[in-house]
Amino acid sequence: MASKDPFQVSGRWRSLAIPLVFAAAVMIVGTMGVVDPLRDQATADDLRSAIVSDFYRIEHAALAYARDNGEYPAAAFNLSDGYDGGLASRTSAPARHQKTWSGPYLAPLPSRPTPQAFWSLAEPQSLRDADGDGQRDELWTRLNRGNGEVDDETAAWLDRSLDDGRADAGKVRVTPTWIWFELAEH
Ligand SMILES: [Ca+2]
Ligand SMILES: [Ca+2]
Repeated sequence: MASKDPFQVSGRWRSLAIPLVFAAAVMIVGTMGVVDPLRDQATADDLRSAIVSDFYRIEHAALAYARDNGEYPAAAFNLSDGYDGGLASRTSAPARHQKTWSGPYLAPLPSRPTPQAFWSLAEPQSLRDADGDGQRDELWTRLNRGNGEVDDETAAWLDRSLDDGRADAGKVRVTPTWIWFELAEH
């Protein structure tokens, strides 16, 4: 005689239920252990390609500015918040560049790669001095790392991809606060 207990799982259903529970468990574990890291990796890749893209845009703009005006653009502490050093608007360029300025060279300005990170155009430097003249004749852009939002792995990847992988040498330099990228020396 068949059981009347409505909660009793018959043998046939048990044989289906166990694989189903197992499959559900696999999906949950998969979601927790596999899918999230993949999404994190996609986000990390997006950040890296956005930074590389911004770097090339800034480099292209700064070199075009220097070619037209014979000098580097003015330093701009925070390109991402609209201080453009003359790269975007003529009125920001020095008076001596007003006639030769033929920008905008950088439009739009680079947005913040992360909520707190931002791009900056530094004062002329003598960090690398490849030409050995001891002058502050290098133009560098630098990315403020936004209190670690641009993490050490990303910074190391940028140095490996664009330079020599050494934080304190070459054309990309990594400090806890900034990632420096050399644009020109002359
Ligand atoms: Ca030099
Ligand atoms: Ca380096």
